[in-house]
Amino acid sequence: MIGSAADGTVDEARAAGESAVAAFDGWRGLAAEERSARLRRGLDTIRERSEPLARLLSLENGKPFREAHGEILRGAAMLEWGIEEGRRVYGRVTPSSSGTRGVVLTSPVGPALVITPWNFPASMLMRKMGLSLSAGSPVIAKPAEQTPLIAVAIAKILNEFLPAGVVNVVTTSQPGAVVDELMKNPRIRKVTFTGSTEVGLRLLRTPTSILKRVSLELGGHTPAIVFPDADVEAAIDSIMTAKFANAGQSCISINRLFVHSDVRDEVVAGLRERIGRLQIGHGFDEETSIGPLIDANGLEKVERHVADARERGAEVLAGGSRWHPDDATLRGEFFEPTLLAGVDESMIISKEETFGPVLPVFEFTDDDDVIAQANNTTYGLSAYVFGADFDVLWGAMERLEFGVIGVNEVMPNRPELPFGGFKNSGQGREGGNEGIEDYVETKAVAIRTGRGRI
Ligand code: TXE
Repeated sequence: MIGSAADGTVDEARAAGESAVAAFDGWRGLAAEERSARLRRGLDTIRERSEPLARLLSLENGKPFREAHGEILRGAAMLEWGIEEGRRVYGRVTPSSSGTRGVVLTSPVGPALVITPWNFPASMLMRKMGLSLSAGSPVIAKPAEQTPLIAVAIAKILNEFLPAGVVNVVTTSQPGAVVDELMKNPRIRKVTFTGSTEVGLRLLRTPTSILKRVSLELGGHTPAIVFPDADVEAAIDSIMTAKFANAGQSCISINRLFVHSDVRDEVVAGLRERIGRLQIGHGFDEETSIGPLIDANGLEKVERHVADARERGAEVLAGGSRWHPDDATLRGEFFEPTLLAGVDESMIISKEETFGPVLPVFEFTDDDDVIAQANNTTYGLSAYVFGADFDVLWGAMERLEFGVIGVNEVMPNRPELPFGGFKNSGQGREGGNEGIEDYVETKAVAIRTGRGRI
């Protein structure tokens, strides 16, 4: 046992919603500069306490400490981006017909319900809260039931510097009931959600008396394409990071690896060798590169996908099974890092997100066909391409139907870039100049001046 969190009820959720609503006028009434200064004090404290926060995150989620620390620092950078963007929200005066002026005014959209997942419970929370808070709207955070503690720890730090009611957190084991209650509050105007496509679609269909702005960042089915002129060693390094970080439990983790037949054997041999070097274990052990899956449901999904692939003829080149630690004190649901070949379109793994350390490899010979295959999914969050020919890479960037693309690069999730998906991967963007837009309402004002030119 590493800690405990309150099991929030529907009544408590309603109270948290009212608390955010009550704090709205005061918070939006502060100058953007003042909001930003207060948030920055919270940000500085999060950075100062990044190591204890990372330890808590590693214990709660299971990810290696190094990755947990990286997540805290990335989340802090996202929070910082939001804090800075909040100071750059301004309207404009537009040229209008003679005798009138057009003015665009902005205002904060209103209190936001922030629903976050367990796979990046710190960075997702900081990114979403940063945008909402700095744009002038209080938040009600509803963290995943698997990882409430890190959310409470981050909120407590921010609350040291913010007026009461600006940051509220509801931890609960009944997310459906709690979120339904908050969706009923007409003064909560914004919902931002990262999680499964199933729950995202459900949120869109939840009846509300007043429409809410809904941003969704959902599952993915990320393709990675290795063209024949790629730097194979560098591509292998990148693929290992993009696949096995967070034990593959990331919405931008590679789900389908397409390798050109000219380099297929070299890439597969390199991956096998590198997978053999990965160490499963406790997050605090410096040698550990893979921690446990989040829970028994996560493990069951990975086992089901691998069993189905095997039954339909896939070849297991590495791993393939559940992993049982020798050390009885090491608890958790572990799965071996796995490499599969001979995967075809009939297998669940080629259609659905596995969310685990499993890498299926496909072979291709035609540069155009592979883009069509990569696009052949209902998801559209992220894609990676590795190669050297500029025209081929540029063509891939233009034709891939994904919101986030890495070209010889696997860290496309950056504060300064818009993050979000096409198709069933979601709607809206967080990050970049676009990120703040969903947290800002605009008012168009036409003013008759009675004069031509001033
Ligand atoms: O997600 P859920 P789960 C994908 C991934 C994973 C699958 C299932 O493929 O294997 O989803 O994961 C809250 N109304 N991703 O079951 O349930 C929940 O409390 C409102 C991808 O964990 O969607 C948590 O806060 N909210 C994803 C959040 O939804 C509800 C990250 C996510 O949990 C709710 C996570 C309801 N009825 C999973 N039920 C990514 N994009 O990175 C649950 N929640």
